[in-house]
Formats: sequence, C-alpha cells, structure tokens
Amino acid sequence: MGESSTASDGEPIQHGQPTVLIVLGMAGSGKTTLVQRLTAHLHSKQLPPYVINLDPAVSELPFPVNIDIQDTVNYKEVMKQYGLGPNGGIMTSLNLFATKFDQVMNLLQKRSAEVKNIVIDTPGQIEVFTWSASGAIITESLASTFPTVVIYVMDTARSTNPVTFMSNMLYACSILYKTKLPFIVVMNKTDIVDHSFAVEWTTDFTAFQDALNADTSYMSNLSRSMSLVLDEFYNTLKLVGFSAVTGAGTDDLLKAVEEAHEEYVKEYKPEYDKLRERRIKEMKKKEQGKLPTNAELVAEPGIVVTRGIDGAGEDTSDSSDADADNEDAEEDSFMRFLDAKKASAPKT
Ligand SMILES: Nc1nc2c(ncn2[C@@H]2O[C@H](COP(=O)(O)OP(=O)(O)O)[C@@H](O)[C@H]2O)c(=O)[nH]1
Ligand SMILES: [Mg+2]
Repeated sequence: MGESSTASDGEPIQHGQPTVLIVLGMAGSGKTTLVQRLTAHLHSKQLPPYVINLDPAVSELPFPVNIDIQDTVNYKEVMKQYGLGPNGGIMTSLNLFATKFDQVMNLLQKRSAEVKNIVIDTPGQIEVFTWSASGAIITESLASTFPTVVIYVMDTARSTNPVTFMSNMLYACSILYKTKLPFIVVMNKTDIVDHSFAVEWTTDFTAFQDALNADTSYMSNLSRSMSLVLDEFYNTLKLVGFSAVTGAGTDDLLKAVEEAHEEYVKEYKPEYDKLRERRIKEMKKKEQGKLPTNAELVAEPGIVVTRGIDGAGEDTSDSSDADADNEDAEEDSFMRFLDAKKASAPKT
C-alpha cells in the first residue's frame, strides 16, 4: 500500500494521509469496546489500523496495539513513587508519556503511507485527557500533522433522561471547543436502547423541550436555558448510532469519519498549520537562547515499543525489510529506555 491506496469503498484517500481517530467519552461509555469493534472490522477489510492505547490503568486490552502506554509507564509504580491516588497516577503517567510524544509522532510518520486509520483509546476518566496539559500536547501534535477527528462516545442507555442527556451534550460541546477538531458523537449501546430519541432531541428543539417539561426539577429549568445554547452545536453535529457489542452502525461511523476527514482538510487544517508555524518559531527562539535543540531532545533514549500486530488479521511487520528494521530500532530504543530508567530509579 502507498500514496495511491484506496478506502474500503473505493474512495481515494485525501492526500494519502491516515485519519487519526481520538476516542473520548465518560468512563464506561464503551470507548475500549468500540476500539475493539472498529479494529476487528478494519482487519476484516484488510485495512489494519495503527492502534495506540493511552489508558495506563486498563487491566486487559481486548485488541492488538502498536503502541501501549503501559509498555512505557508503569502506572502502579508511578502511584507508589509519587504517593498518588488512582486519578493522580493516571494523570502523571500521561504527563510522563507526553514528554516523549515526539517519538510517537516519528513512528506514526514512518507508518503513515501504509495505514488508513490511527485509532487512539484514551483513559477511562475523560477529564484526565481532555483538560490536562499532556492531553492538549498529544492532541495538538497529532492534529497539526494528520487529519484528526474526535469520536465522542456516549452511553445511549444512560442518556435517556433529558437532563442527563443535556449534561453529556454540554460536556461534548465543551470538548469540541477545547480540541477544535471535527467531532462525531457516537451513541453507543444501541443494542440496549435505540438512539432515535437522541436524533429527535438534537434535531427537533420542541421535542426536547417537551421531554424537559415532564421534569420539574431545578436542573430541568437550567437545562431549558442551556438547550438554547446547544442548538447551534446540534446544527453541526454528526450523530451516529452504534453498538460496540453487535457492530451495528459500523458503516455509518466510518462514513462519518470520512466526512470528518474532509472537514478537517477544508476547515481545520489551515488553523493547525498556523499553530504549527507558531510552534516552530517559538522553538527557534528557544534554540537561540541555548536551550537543548530539537535534535538533542529526539536523541534521548526512546520510550515507545511497537508490538507487532498478532492475532486478528495480517501482521504488518513482515511486509518489508524496512519495517523489520524499524521494529528492531523501536525495540532497541525501548530497551535503552528501560536501562536508563533502572539506572535513575529513586532509592526510596
Ligand atoms: N450492551 C452493550 N454493552 C457495551 C457496549 N459497549 C461497551 N459495553 C459494555 O460497557 C462496559 C464499559 O465498556 P468499556 O469499553 O470498558 O468502556 P470505557 O471505559 O469507555 O473504555 C463494558 O462492560 C462493556 O462490555 C455496547 O455497545 N452494548
Ligand atoms: Mg477503556
């Protein structure tokens, strides 16, 4: 595969660049299960995605990953060494990982001609990723290089109450403004409850007001005024019903992703290009001020290991000798990281 590769339905890929899918959502909404479903689907279409796990606390990953934060940062050790609770541990692990994200970017750029999708699973606790500096660094790095799309996963069965629905949508809206990226809301778990109510509430203002009228709490009054604010957000929203368990809605989701990719190229890329230029200028200024150069930073021991994709589908590692060399280099760099870690481990 190369620049001329085509999408599953025969559509040429814009600019031959992969789409980065950042999967966000509340704990338990089904992010990991969605990534699993999507990964299996893309494997069956002979389009294995490049998968990154950014959740340092997940006990078992149900899909093959190329980069796993857990291979680099030991979340339990981080908690112990820094005396942190679970959330602080996840946050600090993500911060540690983000300091070396330029190396992840290098790996992604090397693979970018071969893959169509880069799928990123994020920590269960959404705020750890969306409102942290490291989450912003990771998102910005990705979005200033690749067409990047946010997939916001919602638990349909837990959103049937209009007040809960609106709170979740407000949260989604705030993330849209924070990330400034094309946005797809996935109403997951449609095998339990159909998502048609969500479609109605986001397209028919009075239908949502009627639903709220049945609720006389203080929150419903607040919701009534806030829902006016959300009307604008709903106008541009791509809402997709999905079941990570049955796979219903997979084609709709992939179609929305392709549309969002085009939206990125047309509307968001110019902004990210500007951002990137600003960053490069800042970098140059810093270099002149005798801070470590970019090259020196990249030459530090690596933190990232790329496991071959085993199990489901084809193994991309044997597609060429160059690939095998890359993987060796990645493995070597990870071993150097481990050695460096051992040497510098705190004595306590
Ligand atoms: N019925 C049903 N359950 C789901 C679906 N997707 C995820 N789940 C369940 O929801 C729970 C949380 O899923 P998980 O993917 O770990 O959520 P995460 O915290 O967002 O990564 C698990 O018990 C999943 O089996 C779905 O589409 N339908
Ligand atoms: Mg998860």
